[in-house]
Amino acid sequence: MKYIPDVRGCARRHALLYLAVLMIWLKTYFTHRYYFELPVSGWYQELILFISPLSSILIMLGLSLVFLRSRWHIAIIIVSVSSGILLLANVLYYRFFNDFITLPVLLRSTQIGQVWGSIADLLRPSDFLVFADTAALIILVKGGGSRRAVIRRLHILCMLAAAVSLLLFNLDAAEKLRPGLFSRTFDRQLVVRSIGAFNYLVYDTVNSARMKARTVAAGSKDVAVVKAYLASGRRDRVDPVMFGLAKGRNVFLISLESLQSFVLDKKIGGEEITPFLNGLAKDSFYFDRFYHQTGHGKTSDAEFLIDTMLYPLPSGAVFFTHAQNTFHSLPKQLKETGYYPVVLHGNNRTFWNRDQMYETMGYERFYSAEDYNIDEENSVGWGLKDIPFFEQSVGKLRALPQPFYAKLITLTNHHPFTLKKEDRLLPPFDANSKTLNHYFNTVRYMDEALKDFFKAIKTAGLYDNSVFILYGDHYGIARKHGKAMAKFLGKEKLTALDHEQLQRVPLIIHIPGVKGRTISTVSGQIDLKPTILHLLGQDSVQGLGFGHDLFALNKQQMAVLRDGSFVTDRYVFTGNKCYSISDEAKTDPARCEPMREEAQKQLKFSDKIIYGDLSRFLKHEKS
Ligand code: GP9
Ligand code: MN
Repeated sequence: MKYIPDVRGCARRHALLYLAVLMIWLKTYFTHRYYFELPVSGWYQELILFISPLSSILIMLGLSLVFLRSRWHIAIIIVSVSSGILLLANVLYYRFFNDFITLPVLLRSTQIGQVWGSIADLLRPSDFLVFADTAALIILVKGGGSRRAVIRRLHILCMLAAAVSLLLFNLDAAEKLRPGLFSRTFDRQLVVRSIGAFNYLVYDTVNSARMKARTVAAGSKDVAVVKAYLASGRRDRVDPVMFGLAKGRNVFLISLESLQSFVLDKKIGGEEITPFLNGLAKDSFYFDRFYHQTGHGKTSDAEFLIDTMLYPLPSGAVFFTHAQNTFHSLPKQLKETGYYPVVLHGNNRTFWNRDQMYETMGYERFYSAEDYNIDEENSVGWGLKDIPFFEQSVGKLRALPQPFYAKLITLTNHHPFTLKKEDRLLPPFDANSKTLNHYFNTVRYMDEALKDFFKAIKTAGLYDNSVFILYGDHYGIARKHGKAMAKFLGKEKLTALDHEQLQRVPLIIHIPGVKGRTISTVSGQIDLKPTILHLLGQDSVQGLGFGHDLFALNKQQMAVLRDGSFVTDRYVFTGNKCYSISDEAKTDPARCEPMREEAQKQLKFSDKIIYGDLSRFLKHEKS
C-alpha cells in the first residue's frame, strides 16, 4: 500500500523533468522536420523521424543526472542549452553545405571562425526558437518548489535503460526500412532521418575513431588488394596527337570558385554572364560534361582530387584529417622532372589546413594572404578580390623559376556572393533567392578578373609557353535554391536529373597555338592528374589512384560523385534511382547495377588508401 503514494510523489517531483524531455524532444523533432530537407514519405518514416531524437535526449539527460542528482534542475538546463547549440550549429551548417555536422567538422575550428561572414548571412531570427524550451524551463525551474529533490539512482538507471531500448528499436526499424543503411552509410540524410542528428554525431565519432585505428592496422597486403583492383581496370590508350602537346610549358591551374557550367553561354538582361570564358572555351578544349566530385572539403577536395587522383572522404575534409599521410602527388612528380610547383591564394594560409597539406603534397611555395597587399579597398566578402589577386600574382609568377606548375585559387565568387556596387557589371536578376540573384554578378566579376589576368600574362611574356587549365571547384548554388534555379533555366520545376546535371563544372584546357574543340566525354576532377602528365609528355603516373586521361581514346564515360551517385553517357544514378538520360521517366535499377558496384568499389578503395595511408608502402611506383 505504501507504493502508490510513493509513485504519485515521485511523479510530482519529476513532472518538470519529463516536461523538459518533452520540450527538448519536440523542438528537436520540429527542427529536423522543418529546417532540414529530409526525405520523409509515409507515416512509418514520419514515425521513425519523430521518435529518433528521444533516445539521445534521454541519454544526455540520464548522463547529466548521474553527476547532478541533487541539482537535476541544472542538468535539464544544460541538456536544453547544449541541444539548442547543437541544433543551431547544424541548421547553419546545413544551410551552407547542405549537410550535417560531423566530428571532423567540429574539429575544424579555424574554418568555423572564417565562415562567420557567411554565418551572419545564414542566420534567421526564427533560428533562436531552438532555445525557446530553455527560456521556458528557466522560468519553470525558478518558479518550482521541488528543486531540492534528489533523483534516485534507480530512476536514472531506468531512464538510461529506456533510452538504450528505444535506440535499439530505432536502429532496427531504420535498418528494416533501408537495409544496409549503417553498414554502407551511403546516404547521410537517410541516417540522420533515421536516428536524428544527435545520435548521428555519436555514430560518426565512433566511425572516426575506428578509422584512426585502420591506419594503424593497415599493411602492405592491403596495398596488394588495391593494386589488384586497379590492374583489373582499363589502361588508358593515350592519344598520340595529344601526348606531349604541352611538353616543357608552364602549367597554370586556375580554380574557379563555385563556378557551375550552367552559367556559360547564358545571358542576364541580354548580357553574357561569362563573356571571357565563353570566348576562351571556343578557343580551347572545353569539357561540357565534367563533374565536380567534392565532399565536405569543397575547394580543398577539388585540389585533392586533381593532385592525387583519389576521391575525397565521405566525411570531413581530407586536407584536415589526413595531412600527415604520404601522397604520390602531381606536384611531387612534376618536381622530379624539373617543374617548380607553387600555390597562389589570397586567403589565410591555415584555411583548410593548406599550409600543412601543401607541404605534404610537395609544393615549393605557398603565396597566401601574407604575401599580398590586402586592405579594405581591395577586399570584399571572404577577402582579397579576384582582380587585385591576379594583378599582384603576375609579379610573383614572373619571378618563378621555369617551367612552373602554378595553382591559382580565386575567391570572390564565394557564398554569400557579396560584391561592391562598382564591381557589378550585370543588371540585377530577380528570383526568390538572394543567393542566386547575387551569384551572377560575382561570376561576371570573376570572368572580368580572368580576362585582365590573361592580358597581363601576355604582357609579361608568359602566355605562349604555357598551358592553362581552368576548372570550377564545386557547386555554388545549393539544391534548396531549386525554385529560383528553375526560373533561371526556364523550367517549371527541377527534377532529380536536373539537380545531378547541375553538378557539372566547367573545364577549359587552353593551349596557346593549339586549336581546341568541345569534348563531351563524361568525366570528373579525378581525371586531371593523368591528363596533365600526358599533355606534358610524361607517360608514367605515380601513385595509387582512379583518374583517366581525358584525351585517352578509350576513356570510360563515367563520373562518380562523392555521394555515391554517378553519371554515364546514358544513365544517371542518384537518390538510389537509375534514370535514363534520354527519357527521365524511365527508371530501371538493373541498368545501373554494374556501374553502381563499380562506383562503390572505387569510393571504397579510395577511402581505404587514405584511411590506411597505403601510399606510404609504395616507393615511386607507377599505377
Ligand atoms: C577559401 C576558399 C573557399 O580559401 O578556398 O573555400 P570553400 O568554402 O569554397 O571550400
Ligand atoms: Mn570553393
